[in-house]
Amino acid sequence: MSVISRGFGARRRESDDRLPPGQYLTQDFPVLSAGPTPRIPTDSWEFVIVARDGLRHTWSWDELHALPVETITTDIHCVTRWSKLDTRWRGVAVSHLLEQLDDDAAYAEVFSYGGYTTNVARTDLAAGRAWIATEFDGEPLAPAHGGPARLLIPHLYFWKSAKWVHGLNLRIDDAPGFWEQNGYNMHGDPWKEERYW
Ligand SMILES: Nc1nc2c(c(=O)[nH]1)N[C@H]1C(S)=C(S)[C@@H](COP(=O)(O)O)O[C@H]1N2
Ligand SMILES: [Mo]
Repeated sequence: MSVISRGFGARRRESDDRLPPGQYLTQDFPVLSAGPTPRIPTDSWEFVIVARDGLRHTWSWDELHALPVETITTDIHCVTRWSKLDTRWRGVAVSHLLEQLDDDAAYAEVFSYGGYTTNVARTDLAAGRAWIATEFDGEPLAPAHGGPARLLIPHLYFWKSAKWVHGLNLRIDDAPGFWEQNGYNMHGDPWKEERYW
């Protein structure tokens, strides 16, 4: 008995360590969308980065997949307090796209098909921190979860991980996106509980 309860205790502590303050664990994958689910066929999908000089840099679906595709296993944290551990994704690091242009803008406005926006600092888009995800759990990303492609920025609250992502507007200054204009935090670090402002 004592061996079994120690085992359970150890397992509980391990997931507790991975749970930011104020969060609880969930096994399912809730859908949170502020509007209807847009449908974007991959043959007309594009990712756009608008640099500060106004030039538009675009990648088609095939051009995106010509870049290195990574497997990401990570925990995700929603500001509505659910967290999900060890989610599995495939995607292309945003850094691979950014490094193809010469613009050291400190911020980006992320914009989605359907009109959603969110703001992120360039440092939060660095290698190993942010991806354009196109698969979840070994399957093409479902439309409800942002398919064909969504942003994945797991070290920030999940509202920063824009579903149906379309592109980035590079900016000198930080301007609030959709939820940020409605009181959500400009940065959104779950370990600091940067929920609102
Ligand atoms: N385009 C778009 N992206 C979005 C949202 C949204 O409403 N529209 N909701 C955000 C919020 S608040 C969360 S918690 C996650 C939810 O992702 P999920 O529906 O795949 O769980 O998507 C984020 N990205
Ligand atoms: Mo959320």
